Amino acid sequence: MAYETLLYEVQNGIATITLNRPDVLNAFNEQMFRELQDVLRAVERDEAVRVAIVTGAGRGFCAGQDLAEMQARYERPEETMSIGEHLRSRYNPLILRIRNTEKPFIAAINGVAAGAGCSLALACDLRVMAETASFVFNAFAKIALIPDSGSTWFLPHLAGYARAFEAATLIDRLDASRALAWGLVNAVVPPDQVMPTAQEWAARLRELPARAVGFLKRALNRALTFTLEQSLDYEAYLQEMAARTPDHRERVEAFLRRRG
Ligand code: LHQ
Repeated sequence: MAYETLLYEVQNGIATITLNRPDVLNAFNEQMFRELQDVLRAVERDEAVRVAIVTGAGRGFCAGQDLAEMQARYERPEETMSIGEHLRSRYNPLILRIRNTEKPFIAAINGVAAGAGCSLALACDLRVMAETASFVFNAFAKIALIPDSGSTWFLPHLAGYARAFEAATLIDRLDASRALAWGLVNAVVPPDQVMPTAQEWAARLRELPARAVGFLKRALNRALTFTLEQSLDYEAYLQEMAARTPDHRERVEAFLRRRG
């Protein structure tokens, strides 16, 4: 299927989603929401897909909400959808689908990420960032809003409260080296190494047993709000299922054969 605002390709188990509105640094518009929902559903359902990479075309990763489209909406007298509803119906399902799909998502942050573009990157399981890229979390504050699409949750979980507050207010461009030091990304590489690094990680993730990786993602996500007791219990529940997969038995046997 051809998309207007995205490029989507699946190769050897790796889906690559490229946000493709480079003239506006890949800002989200209505069309992009529809298309993203569609490809995220495909990633979730297509058994041939083991890992997904999200990146941006051109010099940006994603500049968040398309402000021109938002302004046009504000000026339409017949428009009834509130911003709260807009978030609930457009952004929140995207973020939740990335988190709830039991397949790894890698953000290949090729350039600037602003506003909800930062949230999209933080929703992924791994992030590789270009040395030249940056996060602009205070884009929200600059238009008199608060971080949304999960950023008020992701930021303090990843970087701690004080850094979250600083990022959302005082920092105009949170550069890649600070993003790495703060734990917001897993690696910083030269711009031409962003996609190769993401692809290399994806190829390694693809080789791991899919069910186990999916259960890991579930367990880590739940752990963020669980007590230790709850996590221990949930681990036991998921491990029971993981241990019943043929992959588990085969891999244990293979390990012992190699040693025997
Ligand atoms: C853009 C955008 C953009 C349209 C660059 N829209 N055109 C959810 C729900 C409801 C309400 C609101 O919010 C949300 C979530 C959000 O995401 S709110 C935050 C929205 N995003 C922003 O406020 C970011 C606005 N953009 C910027 O601050 C800068 O463009 C950044 C810092 C991202 C990059 O700066 P530069 O590298 O200097 O690039 P630029 O500003 O020259 O932008 C390049 C072009 O992209 C330019 O168009 P032009 O025709 O002049 O070349 C911009 O107008 C356009 N663009 N972001 N969000």
